Amino acid sequence: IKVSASIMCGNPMKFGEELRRLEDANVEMIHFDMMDGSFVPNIAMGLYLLEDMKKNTKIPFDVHLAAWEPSQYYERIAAAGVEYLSIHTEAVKHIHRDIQKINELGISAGVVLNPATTVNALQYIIEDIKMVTIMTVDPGFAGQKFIKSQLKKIREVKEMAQKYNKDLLISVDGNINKDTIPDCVKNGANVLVAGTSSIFKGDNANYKELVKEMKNSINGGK
Ligand code: S6P
Ligand code: MG
Repeated sequence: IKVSASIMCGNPMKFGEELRRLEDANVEMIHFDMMDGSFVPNIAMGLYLLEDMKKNTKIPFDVHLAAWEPSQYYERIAAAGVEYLSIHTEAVKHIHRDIQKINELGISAGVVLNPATTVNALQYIIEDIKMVTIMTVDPGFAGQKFIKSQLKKIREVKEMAQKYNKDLLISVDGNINKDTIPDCVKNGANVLVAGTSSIFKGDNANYKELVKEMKNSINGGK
């Protein structure tokens, strides 16, 4: 089970330091939210920032592109060297085409499902992707409340993955913390996006301890 730190939740005046603290805490991925101010009612984390940040750490990147017409950005995101790029099924006309494009650019394609989106969208593309991200809040903001109905969706994605793509990463994004982790993992999640409710607790927080706390909660706490 991997922890992917949602860097949008870090202190933007200290992003360099944030990366050092996350490295020290051994997080396995950086979750990088890019928001266009239209697909979601917020603007965050642009391409320049991605390019710079990527150069400044060895932790693999998982870019979450919450934007209409995401294909405008694939080439620059690929050039930045990111490992995973996830797009919303709701944001593109031909999701199969977009996935092929991303894979051709040498990035592992992923797909994000909003809380009201069913898993049906995955049925004919699941073999072409490396990651599915289940939004456990509506995308746009940190600090929201976990939507419980998504647990069933995690289970459904897991069942589909067992049949068609055994190595699929199943990520959960939104209000992931020691209280919500056990149910997410029980249902099949294997990537935990960590934001304000788990590790980003300010400049003095001990990320190492907070990541440990997340991992300890996986089996209901030990
Ligand atoms: C939300 C975004 C997420 C948040 C994360 C914040 O639009 O996709 O990745 O950054 O959910 O975590 P938390 O614990 O504040 O909900
Ligand atoms: Mg996200």
